[in-house]
Amino acid sequence: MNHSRSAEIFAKACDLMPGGVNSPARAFGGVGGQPIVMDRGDGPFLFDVDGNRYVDYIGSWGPLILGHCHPQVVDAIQAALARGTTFGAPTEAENQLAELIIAAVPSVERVRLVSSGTEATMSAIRLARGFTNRKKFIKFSGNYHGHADALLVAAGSSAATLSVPNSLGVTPGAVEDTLVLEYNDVEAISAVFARHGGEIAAVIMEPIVGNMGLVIPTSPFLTAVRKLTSEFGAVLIYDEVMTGFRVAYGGAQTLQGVTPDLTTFGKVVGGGLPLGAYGGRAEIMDCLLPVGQVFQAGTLSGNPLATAAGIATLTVLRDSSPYGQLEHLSQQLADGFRHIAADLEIEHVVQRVGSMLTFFFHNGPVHCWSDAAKCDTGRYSKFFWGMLERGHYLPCSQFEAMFVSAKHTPDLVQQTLNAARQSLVGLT
Ligand code: KE4
Repeated sequence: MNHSRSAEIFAKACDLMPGGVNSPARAFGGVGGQPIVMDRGDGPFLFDVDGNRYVDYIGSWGPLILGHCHPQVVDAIQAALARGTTFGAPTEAENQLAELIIAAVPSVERVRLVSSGTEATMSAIRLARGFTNRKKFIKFSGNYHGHADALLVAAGSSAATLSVPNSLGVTPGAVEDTLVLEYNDVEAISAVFARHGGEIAAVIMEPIVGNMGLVIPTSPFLTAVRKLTSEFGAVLIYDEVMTGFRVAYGGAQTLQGVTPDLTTFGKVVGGGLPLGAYGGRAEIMDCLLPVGQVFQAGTLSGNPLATAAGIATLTVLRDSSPYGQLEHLSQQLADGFRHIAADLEIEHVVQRVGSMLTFFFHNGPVHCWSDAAKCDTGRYSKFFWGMLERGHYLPCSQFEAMFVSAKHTPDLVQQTLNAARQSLVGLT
């Protein structure tokens, strides 16, 4: 593939922006080489500035469950645009999006719209601390909840990819109340609650992890987390920024039968525009100003264009329910990967929930970060580039999830599997 124009543009980007990117997740730090500069998306495809076409398995890191440029989403944004971009005042569209979220997720009685997943999780932690009047909270290694200081400890996603799980600039004071445990470790969380239960404001978790690659919680772990938080009066925060409206219309919590106290949203809920949300029990949410005493604000919170994209996306998901189709396509992809890797005797495990999946170069299941950290990231890099050069765009890190959209087709998945066989042959 020719990448000359991409290289030219990226070289200039590096003179203008740190590392030439506006998010390190895009920096290809985990796979080497230079990021590809993209020009446009259409359905399941991305097209780069050199005219190369890729089957897109990133979907902007999760938002584009309907694919690029879905007509109903584009029309909704254009209609909203004609009426203005932002008012800094209440709009009816915010009611409509809030109603859709509350109707979809039974644990959400009240919701607050913000502009990113980071804002949602940062605010949920502050709210839980305000509601309980406690300081400490638990997170899990390899879970990523955005880049708020207190959460940037043993983080996943690009923090893990670039081996900076504890970022410079985050002071010891900012993280002194952050307790980090191993995901799926029932004993560890039970012991911490036994010792500190009365001091713990919250547990925040990815209910299905996408940010160390796709890691699935065990039922005993889910049961223990819910039981312990209820017993000790800690707020259970389900970070569904990635899983919300992705693994099911009601998110991971509806698949798992767990009722969290707060849930954070992002990505799909904004339909590809900057929008996040957090919501949950009314008695907790009503601690937020102007009703309560917990402060959180945002100039563009509930922005008319972003809410229009979110309303259109959730409406299409609610009315067309593509989840069965996404299940079949994603199962075809996962089973195909497994068959090819087994055929070629390549150590691997493919883990999947719905249309989120990861091909791990790891012998045996990945249950937690200490498992994920043992993956052969060098082999992943070679696989990544073999796939990219054949026109299939996978996450540029072993510690991210692949996403399938409702615009992918069985034929495209088969093309991806053909490319995977060619790419994996070189790794035997
Ligand atoms: P944003 O601030 O990036 O909108 O959301 C932060 C966030 C919170 N919680 C979860 C579970 C998330 O996955 C994320 C963001 N995910 C990464 C990709 N794994 C975003 C990509 C990026 O950082 O560029």
